[in-house]
Amino acid sequence: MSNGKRLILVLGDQLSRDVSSLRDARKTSDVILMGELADEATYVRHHKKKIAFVFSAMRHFAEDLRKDGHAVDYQRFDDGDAVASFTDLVARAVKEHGAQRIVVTEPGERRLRRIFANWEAKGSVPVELRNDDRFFCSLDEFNAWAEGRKTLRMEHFYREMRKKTSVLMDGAAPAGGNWNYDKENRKPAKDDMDFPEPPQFAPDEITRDVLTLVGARFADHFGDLDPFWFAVTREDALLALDHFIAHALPRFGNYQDAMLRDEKFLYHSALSPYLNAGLLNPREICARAEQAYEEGAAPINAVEGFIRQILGWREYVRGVYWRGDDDYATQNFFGADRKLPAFYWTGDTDMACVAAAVAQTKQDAYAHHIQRLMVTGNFALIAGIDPYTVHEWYLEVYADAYEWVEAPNVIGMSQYADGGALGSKPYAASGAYINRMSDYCKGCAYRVSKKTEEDACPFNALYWDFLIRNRKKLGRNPRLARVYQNWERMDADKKRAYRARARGLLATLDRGERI
Ligand code: FAD
Ligand code: DLZ
Ligand code: SF4
Repeated sequence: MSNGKRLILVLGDQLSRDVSSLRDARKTSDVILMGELADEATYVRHHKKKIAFVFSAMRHFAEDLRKDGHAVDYQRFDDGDAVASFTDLVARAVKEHGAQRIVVTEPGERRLRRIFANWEAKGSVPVELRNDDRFFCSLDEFNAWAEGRKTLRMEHFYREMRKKTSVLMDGAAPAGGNWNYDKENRKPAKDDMDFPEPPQFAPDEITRDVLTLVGARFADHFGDLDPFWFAVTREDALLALDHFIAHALPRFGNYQDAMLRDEKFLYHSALSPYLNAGLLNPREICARAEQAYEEGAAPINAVEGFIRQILGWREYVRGVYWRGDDDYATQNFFGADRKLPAFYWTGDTDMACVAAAVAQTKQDAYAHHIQRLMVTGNFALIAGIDPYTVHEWYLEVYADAYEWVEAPNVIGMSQYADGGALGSKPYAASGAYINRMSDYCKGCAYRVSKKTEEDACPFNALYWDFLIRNRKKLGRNPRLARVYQNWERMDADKKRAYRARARGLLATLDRGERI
């Protein structure tokens, strides 16, 4: 290790004291560099609340490091001499501090990896890129698991992870006797149940400054800035975790797939922005959930369901993202090319389910998994929207969105644009699914029970049209065999009516009109 001065660059989603770049930070001779950067805030036009969250959490983290005695070079967005990019930020700081080495934990995006890879060639000082080990599974371990497998499936990976980490294990057997309790986790919810909202944190002075800045400089970005209630420090994020474990986790399992118009969070944790930015660590979250099970405070189907999301899905999608090549996000298995409808931004649609998902996304930069997958994602899939534009939308609008986790979920899981590398069948569904799992249809201008009439739920005809349009690509999928048999059994008039109704809806979208 060099004894000279080192510049330790900490990115906006690396706000963890134990991130690998900071692990051996020396208070006497290292400088920690952080920057609010125009390029990062605008490479996609992030939701205002997301920018405010990242900037405020960064400022609090820098303040903490300073209080602890570290030298921190922090660029605020509105500094007079602010630079726009990581490259310029680092070049300036190397010069200013006479640094002899740059240390940084690998970024969570291929875009930044490409940029960072140039630094050593261009500059005069060596760059030490460290693994991000805030995950249960290293990328090498993931690749070793994936190597030689024809298809990658989350469930297989997840079981390996349970064994490897001993999380929720009873010796060699899964706690409770089963690996997976998904079948118990599909109950619809009722609006007279008790729902614990995630805790709301009043903005302090640092956050208020950031809110003023974001309101002035990002006024034309999507989303509401107020009310701002996110935790922006590790202390507050830990309070949000306590609250989830005590009040929501016990019912997380049963109602994991439910949706209600007036309940944005149901029993979901809303912890993903904190986890992805580094304020919380996945190990501590899983340990707390497991402890609740051991103490009898939460049932196995809830705890297993929750842990599977973090130890299973979150780790799995990261492995898939980094295994893919540079153009992961440009995959387009179905060749879908329709423009993203304006109602993804305005919420101006008669479809009550889509309007609700977009409205809460605008308010809180949050929607829970089933809304993302089965409402906005499902609609984009069956309407044939260009998956790259869908990917950009998700990356912009959610406070937890960083490409390593967003792109596999959107391109792979939701749009099936990878042709089935991540999931075994497309998440396409008609209105019946949404009706079963939510109360949206009761208050909708469309009738979910109608199939092809003017006021029939658009999901119904678009669902069949998607399957038939793409039959060459999906027809041999064994998981869809029954569905295609159902289509074959339908009488010809009904089939024609479905296709005509779908054509009408798609033409309306193509004219840029609302549905
Ligand atoms: P909970 O339901 O409380 O789940 C607990 C935690 O599990 C989450 O905080 C999250 O860290 C993790 N998790 C759950 N599902 C997944 C998953 N499929 N992949 C990775 N982690 C998961 N998650 C993101 O963190 N960032 C994204 O940009 C993102 N984009 C998505 C886009 C689409 C189309 C879909 C279908 C899912 C996406 N997800 C994304 C996954 C999931 O929807 C969110 O993690 C979840 O809704 C966050 O809310 P929560 O914290 O209340 O989750
Ligand atoms: C998302 C984001 C935003 C909005 N702003 C910044 C920033 O100003 N400075 C910064 O260091 N990081 C920011 N980020 C996160 C990065 O764009 C990027 O997504 C992650 O660092 C990838 O690991
Ligand atoms: Fe959504 Fe269709 Fe139900 Fe309306 S009827 S809320 S469009 S699923």
